[in-house]
Amino acid sequence: MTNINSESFDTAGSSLANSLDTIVAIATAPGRGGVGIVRLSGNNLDAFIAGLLGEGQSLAPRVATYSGFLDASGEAIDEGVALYFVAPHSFTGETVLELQGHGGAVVLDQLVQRCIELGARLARPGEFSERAFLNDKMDLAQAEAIADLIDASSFQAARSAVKSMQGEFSLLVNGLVETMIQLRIYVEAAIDFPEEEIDFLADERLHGNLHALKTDLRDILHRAEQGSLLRDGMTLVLAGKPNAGKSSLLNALAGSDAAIVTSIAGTTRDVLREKITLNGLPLNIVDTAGLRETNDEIEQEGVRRAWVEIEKADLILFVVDITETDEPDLSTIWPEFFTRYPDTRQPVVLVLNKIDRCDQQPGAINGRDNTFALSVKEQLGFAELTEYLQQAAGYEGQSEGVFSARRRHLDALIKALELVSTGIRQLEGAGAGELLAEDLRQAQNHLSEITGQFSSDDLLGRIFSSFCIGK
Ligand SMILES: Nc1nc2c(ncn2[C@@H]2O[C@H](COP(=O)(O)OP(=O)(O)OP(=O)(O)O)[C@@H](O)[C@H]2O)c(=O)[nH]1
Ligand SMILES: [Mg+2]
Repeated sequence: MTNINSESFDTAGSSLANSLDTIVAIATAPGRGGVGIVRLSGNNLDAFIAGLLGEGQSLAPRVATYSGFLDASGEAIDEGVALYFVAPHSFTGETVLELQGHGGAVVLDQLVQRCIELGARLARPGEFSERAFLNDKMDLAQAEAIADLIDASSFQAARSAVKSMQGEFSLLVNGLVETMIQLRIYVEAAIDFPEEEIDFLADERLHGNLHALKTDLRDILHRAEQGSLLRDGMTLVLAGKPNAGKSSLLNALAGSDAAIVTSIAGTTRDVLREKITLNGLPLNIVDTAGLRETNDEIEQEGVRRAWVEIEKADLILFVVDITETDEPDLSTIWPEFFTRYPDTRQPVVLVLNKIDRCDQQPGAINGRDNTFALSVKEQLGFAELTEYLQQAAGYEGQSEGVFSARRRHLDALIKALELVSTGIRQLEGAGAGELLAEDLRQAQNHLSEITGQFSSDDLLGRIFSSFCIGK
């Protein structure tokens, strides 16, 4: 039997192993600010303290020390507060020096240049977080949550990122991994004692525990999906014939005059994008040129680009002027879409606009799938549309129990769930303990990718390089 508990999943850190380099970066946002922070991390920062704060300056750990920040000739570049964290009690787990000076681009650049002069090198994006991960200050899901918190576009997204950053998601994943280890130990022990295997594998507790594991996986996947939606949202493309009111709808949803609206058909030629949030759900709304045959070269290009956006959409709103059609069916109103994509296509909602010009009631139309009546001009039917969009995204609109998650986390959870389901079928159908054990092993590896216990340098490189510099 393999020794499950001592299996090594740790492939992280081989080529990314802690180097002796001292890294430096501006940690605050570019531009003007009351305070600007330069951060250094390395194994020994004595030379930097002497060079920047003056010979003989000694810093007590985690105590704010007011000092001048000096250039090579001893002249002050700035003055401010120095904070010193001695390894391993710092964000990166290394020794860290933070210089909190004034938030001006020139003065912060000078400080960074001075640090480079003293032997530091510029940090790569995410390198501080990467070092924190490699020094076991946090796991991968927590490190990703920091980036997600910084990028959060709504209150709910920020809340869920904090939960992941504090380890709520990792704790659940580690719990699942622990359950899998226990189940594998049991199943592999049964396989090692063939004369008792049948009894062991038929034990009701084993079946109960496997089904409980599957239920837990499903529950965590569901919560992670909500978190992933809060982070990534969805892309909504407004398409339709010229003059249907697409740009008017974009402006109404965005609450701004982003797009030009006129009564001339063919007003919009470029693709326009607006980001909004609906009860915390981020939406990328894309307005496109009206679809029609035309000899105008600019408009032709606009129509071509519209189709490119339609293809990439998560959801399409096909906007129609209600006074110009009696057709109830999208496939008769928009046949091009159905001929272009006969097999796979994204969901489309038919939006009948301009009901202020007829006697149609606003909202979903009874008996017709995915059809909305509204008036952008009179703001009728918007509450219903908003609710529908959230539903279509699968968004439940609450941050309770939701933690931030990324696509790669969802993929890992989905794969683990599939493997556990297959494993259960192997056991219950064929009494195949070996196959179940193998499925559990693979499922465990997928889950361990989430927290980075089992990960490649390549994955780590991709994750951390998308962080901002100085984090
Ligand atoms: N009565 C009425 N007019 C509307 C409504 N929504 C838009 N319009 C008018 O319809 C005309 C076209 O609106 P746009 O938003 O420019 O239409 P579009 O679909 O973006 O048109 P293109 O950019 O040409 O493809 C404008 O004169 C709008 O004021 C509505 O709900 N009711
Ligand atoms: Mg337009």
